[in-house]
Amino acid sequence: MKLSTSLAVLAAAGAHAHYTFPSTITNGVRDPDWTTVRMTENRYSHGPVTDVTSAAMTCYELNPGTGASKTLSVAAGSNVTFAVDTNIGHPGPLQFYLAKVPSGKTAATFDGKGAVWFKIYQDGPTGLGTQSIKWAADGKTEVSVKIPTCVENGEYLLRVEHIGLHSAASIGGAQLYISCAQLSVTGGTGGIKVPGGLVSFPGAYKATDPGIQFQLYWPIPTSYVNPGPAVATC
Ligand SMILES: *[C@@H]1O[C@H](CO)[C@@H](O)[C@H](O)[C@H]1NC(C)=O
Ligand SMILES: [Cu+2]
Repeated sequence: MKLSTSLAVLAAAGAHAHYTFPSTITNGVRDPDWTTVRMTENRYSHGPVTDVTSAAMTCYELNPGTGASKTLSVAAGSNVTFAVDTNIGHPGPLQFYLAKVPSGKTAATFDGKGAVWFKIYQDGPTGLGTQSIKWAADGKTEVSVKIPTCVENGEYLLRVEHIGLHSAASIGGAQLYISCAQLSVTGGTGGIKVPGGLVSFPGAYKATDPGIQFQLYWPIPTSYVNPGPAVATC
């Protein structure tokens, strides 16, 4: 790719394509925005978190401590789907994390702080080493994740994170789009294995992590390393 072409691609990808994850979809019906998902700071701007050490990395909440009005009941082994407003407009990985609510708190009152998070999903690109790198979440208007069958029963925060990498070559250029839904999980068998232990947000990422500071366009990347821990397994 010539420099002029890569700059054109960069400009196109950087156009107004910010997004939010304002609601979940239950049995095919979209829940009202910000009822099962905590209201985020970017509800109007749709802008990203760019400082991976900021408090916004937890759930990007507008009013931390408020919680959403509803907690979604979900069976372990089934999917939770977030609606995207309006679609995943930037190239990059999609990741999901769960945090079990500690005793004495509920999904509505837990702030998600501390080493409580484990990763349950990540995706990477196809076409590495070519000029047609593609990401699974490109353009999606909804994104789904399976709640592992082997989680413990109880209340959780489910954190969706999409990382726009179109400007990520420089430090602070990655764009993180984040929301947290409140879940109550039943039917889990327990025994989930969390490689490397639980992580914190902020804390799990550094600005210089290779999956955060990443040159997407030129030279053409031949590998991508997702930020954060490995995905938990049953
Ligand atoms: C459920 O979520 C997984 C990702 O964990 C995804 O691959 C699958 O397509 C989803 N299934 C449905 C029916 O949405
Ligand atoms: Cu954007």
